[in-house]
Amino acid sequence: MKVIVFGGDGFCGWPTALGLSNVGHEVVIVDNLSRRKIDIDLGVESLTPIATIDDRLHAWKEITGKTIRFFQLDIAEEYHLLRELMRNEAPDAIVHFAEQRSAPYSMKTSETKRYTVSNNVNATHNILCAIVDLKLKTHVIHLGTMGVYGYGGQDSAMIPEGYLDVMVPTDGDYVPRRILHPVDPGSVYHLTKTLDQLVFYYYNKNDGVLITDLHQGVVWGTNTDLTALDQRLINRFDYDGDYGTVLNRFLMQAAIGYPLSIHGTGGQKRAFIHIRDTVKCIQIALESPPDKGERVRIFNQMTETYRVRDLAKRVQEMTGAEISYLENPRKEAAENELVVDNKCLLELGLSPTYLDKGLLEEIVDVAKRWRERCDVKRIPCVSLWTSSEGKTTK
Ligand code: NAD
Ligand code: USQ
Repeated sequence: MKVIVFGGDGFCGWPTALGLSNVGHEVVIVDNLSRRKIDIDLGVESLTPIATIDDRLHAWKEITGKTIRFFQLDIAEEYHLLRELMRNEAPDAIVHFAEQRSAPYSMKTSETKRYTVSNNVNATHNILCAIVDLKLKTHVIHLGTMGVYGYGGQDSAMIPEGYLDVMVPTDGDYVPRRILHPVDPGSVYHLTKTLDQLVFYYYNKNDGVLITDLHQGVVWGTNTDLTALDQRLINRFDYDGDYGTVLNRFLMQAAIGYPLSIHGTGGQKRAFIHIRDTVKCIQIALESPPDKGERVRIFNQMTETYRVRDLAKRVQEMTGAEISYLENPRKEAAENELVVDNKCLLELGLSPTYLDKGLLEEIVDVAKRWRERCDVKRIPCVSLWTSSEGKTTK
């Protein structure tokens, strides 16, 4: 199939582009390189030394003989160029990663809030608008987030894959309805993903666009077998207080002897998935598209749930790292339960990389190997959810 990977220079997009190219799909990457620019603005670099996009693509060609084409384009701002590209390429499918994806970055200032909303919502809407305008049959695969649901609350009710069956009181009786699961965003970034959901709902209902929305958990790990083939293909590893996600931060902190930074009590339970499984899930979604006329297909793309403090203890057992309990800079429940239905991708063939298998490899091959590149000043999370967060709660 011909596939455009929007955001294909990013943490999830790059290994996905290689994975799809490797199995024979024709891959085109579109990215405005805004993520690299944000690193420069924040004065931080990926722990791993990532090559330029040109060097990455040359290396891929040299090693495998396969070509991935690249277009530098802002899909939120440059609609007419996006439309032209979609018209020329007429892809069978697109994979949409091209959004600002950090919750802390989205909460930093009014400027980063506004950028996140306009970038993410316009990027998503522009893709759908172009598909309808050009009468394309393109399957849209989007990376959403588990955070659209909130995180399960205090009971163990299972979070379904996108839709909830409810009974609506009517004339003294009840009628069944299947509705989108109510949303409960916990940051401006997560808010944009809930808005994306409505955009998808509308374009699917009105124009019959085929859409798979993958509600993904926190991604951990760095490399896949393909990004490990050559140093020029290495994937990014974010560890800073804005873009570093919790488990990768703990692994890097353990590698440099920095106390593991638990926010609050660490009772927050979250869903996780290894980067290798991200790539596999997208291939599965691509190769088994929804049927014509099917409503937006939503899969929960996660494989395990853990409490933050249990992750820290796990890393501590393996490395002897110290743990520190910090005041939480975020506004989030101190403790929550999280039970997630994820059978759709498992039934379609996903065979997960669980924490037990991948953790040690990640500490040795990545965090310890590149620890000299860490700038300790960039580790603290300094983005506050409200002006009172980080000063009062524990
Ligand atoms: P990333 O920031 O590393 O990659 C996103 C890429 O999109 C970057 O290369 C960036 O330059 C590009 N981009 C952003 N806006 C663009 C625009 N307007 N035009 C063109 N390119 C643009 O993020 P990631 O970690 O790879 O995440 C990819 C997607 O997966 C995001 O939508 C994110 O919300 C979702 N997701 C990520 C995680 C995670 O843990 N990393 C978990 C769940 C969901
Ligand atoms: N946390 C710590 N210590 C840290 C960093 C984070 O305790 O040093 C805690 C946070 O307070 C939060 C949890 O760990 O309770 C997860 O934080 P995170 O930064 O790992 O993940 P999050 O902000 O939720 O965002 C990440 C990705 C985002 C994706 C989301 C999936 O950046 O793109 O959508 O994971 S999910 O969390 O399932 O919504």
